[in-house]
Amino acid sequence: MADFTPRVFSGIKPSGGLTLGNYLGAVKRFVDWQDRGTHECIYCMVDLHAITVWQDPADLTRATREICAFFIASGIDPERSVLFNQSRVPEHAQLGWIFNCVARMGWMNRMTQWKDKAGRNAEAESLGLFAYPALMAADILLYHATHVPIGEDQKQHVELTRDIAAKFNHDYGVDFFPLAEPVIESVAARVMNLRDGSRKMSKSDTVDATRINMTDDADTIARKFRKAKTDPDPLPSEVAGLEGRAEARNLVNIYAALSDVDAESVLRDHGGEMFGHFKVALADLAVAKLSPISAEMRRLTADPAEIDRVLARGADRARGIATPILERTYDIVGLVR
Ligand code: AQP
Repeated sequence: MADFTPRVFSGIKPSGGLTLGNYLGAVKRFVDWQDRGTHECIYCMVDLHAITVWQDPADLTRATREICAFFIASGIDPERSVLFNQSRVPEHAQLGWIFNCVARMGWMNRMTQWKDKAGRNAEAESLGLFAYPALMAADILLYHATHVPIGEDQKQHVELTRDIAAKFNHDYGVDFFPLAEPVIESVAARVMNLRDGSRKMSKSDTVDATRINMTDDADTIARKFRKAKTDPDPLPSEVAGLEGRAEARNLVNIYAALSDVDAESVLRDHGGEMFGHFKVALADLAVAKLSPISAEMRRLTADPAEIDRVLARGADRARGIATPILERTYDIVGLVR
């Protein structure tokens, strides 16, 4: 395998308000990668993915700017990391088409997110939703990214990205695309729905009480945690005691991720407490960590022109990496340019 520059790529879909899951499972980790300084970091608002399901145009624009503000407010520095929206770099769609011709229908049919989202109504879904993982492979491979920090739900898509890279390299007899590594770290790799511990917290869930939004105020955060589903038993003192208690495990994991410790350490401090008590501590912690971020998001979104300038600069830098990789791909495939 050729030597590739250590490079991180990841993205967030502007498909609604942002959740605590997006923060703990994704952006908080993105900041860690940036601050570690070992990899070049590229972070993207994947707006072409968002439109695989219907988006009101004004909401899409607003959500894209809001995510940019969220990245910056959480600690992403647009000078140190490359920050941009996908549609501004047309090479994503161009490489996405080539990968549509590499990926196999059978591979796509096996994607659990496709099965979950399309459900029994697959006939009525967009072709884009089905092909989504091939475009995601293009997002990653357009930068020859070596590492992809993601939440647990995206692992299968990064594995498919590796399959696409391997098939492309094999079919054309080259060693051109890296096999990118999915990186799933932290106790919050899967933040669950506050009302049903078997489903993930999701920004497009129709019931707002199931999630903490990054824009929720202190009272709303406290109310949602207070009403979060739990069981009548006290917190155990050891992680083994969370077995079969999905909702309890979720709240402990959220507490651990927000305070940068592991679940064992949370249970050492809070084991034996009733949930009424623990939920108050959790709400206080969440408000202390999230309020500065949401205040900064409000300040940044008040100046959309400045956000658009940040995105335009980021897109120029992204194209500086993407264009030669796409040109080389065209040459390998035999497309005359
Ligand atoms: N609940 C979660 N726990 C941990 N990580 C999560 N991520 C999303 N939800 C959780 C991670 O956030 C990154 C960006 O995700 P996305 O917005 O591009 O898409 P998604 O995973 O489909 O998120 P949603 O909230 O469920 O969006 P909708 O409802 O529109 O489909 C990814 O790294 C993801 O793993």
